[in-house]
Amino acid sequence: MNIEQYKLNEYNQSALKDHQRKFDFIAADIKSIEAILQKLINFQVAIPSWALGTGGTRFARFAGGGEPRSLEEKIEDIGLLHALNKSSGAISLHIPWDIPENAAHIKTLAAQHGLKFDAMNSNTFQDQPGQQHSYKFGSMQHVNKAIRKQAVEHNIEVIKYGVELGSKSLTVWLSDGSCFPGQLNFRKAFQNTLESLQEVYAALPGDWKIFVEYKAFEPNFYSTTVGDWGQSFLYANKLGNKAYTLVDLGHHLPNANIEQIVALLLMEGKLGGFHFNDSKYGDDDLTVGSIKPYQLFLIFNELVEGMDAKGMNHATGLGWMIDASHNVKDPLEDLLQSVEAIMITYAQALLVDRNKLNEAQNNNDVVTAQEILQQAFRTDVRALVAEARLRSGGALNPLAVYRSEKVRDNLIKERGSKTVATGL
Ligand SMILES: [Mn+2]
Repeated sequence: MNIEQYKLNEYNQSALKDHQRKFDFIAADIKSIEAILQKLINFQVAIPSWALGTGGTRFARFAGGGEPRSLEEKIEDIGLLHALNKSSGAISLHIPWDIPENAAHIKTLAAQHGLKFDAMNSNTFQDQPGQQHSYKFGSMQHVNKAIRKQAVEHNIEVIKYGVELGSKSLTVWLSDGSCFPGQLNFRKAFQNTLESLQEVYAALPGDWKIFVEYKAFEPNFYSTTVGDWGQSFLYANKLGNKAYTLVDLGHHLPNANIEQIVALLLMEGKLGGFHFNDSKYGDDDLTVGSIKPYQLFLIFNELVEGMDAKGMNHATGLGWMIDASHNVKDPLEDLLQSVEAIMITYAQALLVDRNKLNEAQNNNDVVTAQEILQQAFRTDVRALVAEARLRSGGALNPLAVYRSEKVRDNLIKERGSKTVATGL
């Protein structure tokens, strides 16, 4: 389904007066308002093709109806999000869940919705029907060379699909590891994985990047072969200058200082991509900003500071993506909330007075340093984000339009109530 532009305009018109009052109030306090608005307009977050269906747990999955039945319908769903918020202009595909059978057609369809193809994602954490070897005991780390080879060839195939679509990066997340002490020789597992990644790296086109994603635990519960940022950083350094670490917010041990990890990876020029979500306990994959918004702000504060120190373009310097999924919300409403949380937090990080913070740090003025950060975090920037959306042709309030247009009901009418999105 499409939301007609005139409907958006009508809605925006009805909400304009209220918005203008709120925007004027905050704009009066910000010196570089136009520069900040432009950064917000430019910033785009990729939506993963697997987040459009209702998520599940290992216990159950409660489908919500109207879920996209094909890659085409997934692209339409992301197109709808992008039409509403103008900040979801990219899609990240998972292979083999979303194989583009006709790449030219898929590329054209995405372009019609103003979408680009962000990082491609490979999958060696599941066995697929007809697959020769099982990944039960790992893929790139496996003791059997034939199984490692199968994993390498799959990744090379994913790169080929990505080239056809105009993607420029491959994200490798390995579930490899062990569930019990003694199961694995850590050194050999690392070396096998490195060797496998080197073969994939050799197949990367010249203008591509490879992102090595780490995760502390799950599905393996004793060791993970790319378990933390140190291990990912080791692989990325050994692979070469096209290899980077990818940080997924949910992939750390409890209470990890993620903002410090981000700062150091940026310093080393090895932060490549980012997966947004939120969590209370582990890899909960909850809506961005729903549990620990201050932590998200502190991370964005380091991202902005570190990218500025390197002269990086905030919008294009790193791969930005949502990686979330859960079982009790309409996935599209959830994605609107997640993107909104990202934009709000990015805007707050842009408001941090860097010169004053630097001065406070140099004077060991701990109190002022905290005041500066919290001043930005406690500023209600929602009207700034809405103004950026308005200027881009999006909705002042995407969620309100989504609900008033009864998008989910329409999708259920179009697609049926028993549809199941591929890959879940
Ligand atoms: Mn992830």
